Amino acid sequence: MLPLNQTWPAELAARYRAAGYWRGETFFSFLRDRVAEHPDRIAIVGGGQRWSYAELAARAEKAAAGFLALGLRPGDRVVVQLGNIPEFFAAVFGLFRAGLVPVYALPAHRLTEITHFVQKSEAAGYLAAARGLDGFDYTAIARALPEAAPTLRQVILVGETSEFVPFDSLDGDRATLPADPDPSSVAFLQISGGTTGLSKLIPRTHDDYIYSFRASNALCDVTGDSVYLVALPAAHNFPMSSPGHMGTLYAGGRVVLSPLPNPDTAFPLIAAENVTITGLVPPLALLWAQAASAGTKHDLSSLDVLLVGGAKLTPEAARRLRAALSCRLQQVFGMAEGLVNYTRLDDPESQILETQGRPQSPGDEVLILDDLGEPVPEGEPGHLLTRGPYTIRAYHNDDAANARSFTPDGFYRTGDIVRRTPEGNLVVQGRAGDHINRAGEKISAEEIEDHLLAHDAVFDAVVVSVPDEFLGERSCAFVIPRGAAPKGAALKAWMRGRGIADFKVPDQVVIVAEFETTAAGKISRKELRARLRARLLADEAAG
Ligand code: OOB
Repeated sequence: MLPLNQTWPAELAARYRAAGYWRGETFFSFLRDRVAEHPDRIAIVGGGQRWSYAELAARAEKAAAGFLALGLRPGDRVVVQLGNIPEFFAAVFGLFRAGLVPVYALPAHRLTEITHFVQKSEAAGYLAAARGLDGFDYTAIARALPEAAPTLRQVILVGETSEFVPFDSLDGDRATLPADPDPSSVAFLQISGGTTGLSKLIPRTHDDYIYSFRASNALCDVTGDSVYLVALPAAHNFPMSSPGHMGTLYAGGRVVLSPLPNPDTAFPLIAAENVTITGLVPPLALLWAQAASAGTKHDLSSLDVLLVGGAKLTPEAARRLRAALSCRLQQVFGMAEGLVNYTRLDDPESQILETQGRPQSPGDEVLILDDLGEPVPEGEPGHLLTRGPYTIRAYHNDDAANARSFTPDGFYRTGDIVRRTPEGNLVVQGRAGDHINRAGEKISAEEIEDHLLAHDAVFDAVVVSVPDEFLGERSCAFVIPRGAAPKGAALKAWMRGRGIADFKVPDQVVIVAEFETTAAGKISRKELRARLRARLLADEAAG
């Protein structure tokens, strides 16, 4: 099993410790501290349950002892695929307590993606819900997985199961629980948005990640009185740490779980639990704003801070939000690899509406470079690169991606094109890579093209992003058929059958006879995508 590493050069690590960024806490040590301070305060509300801090920790310890009793060993990886249910927290704090390493999959992922995560992380366990909040039957994944993933030794399911280990049955001798891990060790693996090919795995340490949400708490006014609504999937980095459920638990606040992100589900929870803060992607925020303006019987007045990020919020959309909601607005531009930028709550209105904010930590180093790697003149757009106390230095087990994504002196190439305003805020202008940001879900064009090419009737395929009024961007696949042209709907159904997340199935399929090529013949994939996108937009504009 490949060891998990995430190391900063000694001199930088020393600087981050001296500055007080890294304090030597671990995930379970902070939970233990909160239990000591206020055992009876409510930590988690969801699925008809209310768990105090003491109860959360007790449930996590029970699960932790159970994981070890099953033969899982500290350092083993466990792919966790749970929705916004309380067991998510019992499971992940249980894994932390046992020294096991969660690999965070999203509920939308299907067999193909889960297989990739298990293989890439050499996971020993898969932990999912027998039935998802959307009704999906995850036992189908659980059954198919072991064949493709020889490292897998245990499958644990939340809910009814006779074939696999029921999560609730986990228990064991608390004396077997190990000492807290080294705070500089890898605590978990996040999934990258994936700009090229399959998702990469992002190793985050206790020190770096805890710092990230502690810094966020300070900028988002999160305290022990905060009530955070998890509307986006709990396993995503944004609702986890910006400042998210982890920031809220760290502060001793309350986390409320919304099983679905729509207003009908979320609004009653806001009213009933006096939710003070939440985070949404732009399309959802606009949907909430629309529902609120249309008039709702639910009292939303407790909502104090709304964070919007994951994809670009246009100034005009920000103004619409501002008009419809009476809470404070904060833009967040972050990435699972690290760097998080926020507009500050007391920034002038124009900066909150028109920029994506500035780095949250004085330790964040940001470069804006031209195509040749030289700094652009101040205010001009360029490639954003970053390095700092909570930005990774390498992906797990991926030399090719690491060579592409990091400079020799350890800067991460974000792939985003930004410019900096005179006040120091970043404005996201676009990106260099070929992914589709579909309502905050990142889709690799290359990954989807590879799927399409596996279809018998597809000779060639190019996937591009197209601006979309509601989603921000949607995906469009241009397909050259081999023989009789496949129907778009049939192709989409076939894609779904390949066991991939629904959000990756192309929104639109356009059958073409050929791709435009230059007189010189071959052009790059990137150039081809750009031309096809331009052609589609021109056709649409022409009606
Ligand atoms: C968040 O994380 P990821 O890893 O799913 O995606 C990161 C990418 C960024 O590189 C950028 O391309 C895009 O998502 N992005 C934004 C944005 N926030 C993220 N693009 C424009 N405006 C924004 N406000 O998406 C994420 C992680 C933590 C906090 C917030 C978002």
